[in-house]
Amino acid sequence: MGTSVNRNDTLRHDPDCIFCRILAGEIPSDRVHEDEKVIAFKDLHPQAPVHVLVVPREHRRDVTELAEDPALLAHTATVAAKVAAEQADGDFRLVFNTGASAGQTVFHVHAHVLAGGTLAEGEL
Ligand code: D5M
Repeated sequence: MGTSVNRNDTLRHDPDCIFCRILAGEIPSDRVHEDEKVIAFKDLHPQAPVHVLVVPREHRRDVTELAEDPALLAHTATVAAKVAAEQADGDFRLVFNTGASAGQTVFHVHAHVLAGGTLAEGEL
């Protein structure tokens, strides 16, 4: 299923994508941040005391597509740091699973922010 422009005709949107549906408000999420470029919400299956996903509003498949917009990639990292400072002590691990072999299951780019407590080496 291809991507298309969404209702406001500015952002790429895939109606079959679960994160596009969360962004559209069709599926509930526990949001901790939102702005015009990204939203951040708690992961359904937390793997750390703080586990938040930072999700660009534009439907991009993975971090390599996100890197085509360096400002958006930088903004994603900045929001991750803000979330870690607000929800934990400011230290965090930032993970982009990229490709099925690497554990990516949702093919709408998202940064896992893992924080709180001491994170084990190699976790997630
Ligand atoms: O990460 C995909 C992540 O998305 C995984 O940690 C579960 C999370 N997930 C899936 N559906 C939801 C909803 N509805 N709310 C919150 N979190 C969700 P990946 O890197 O692709 O494996």
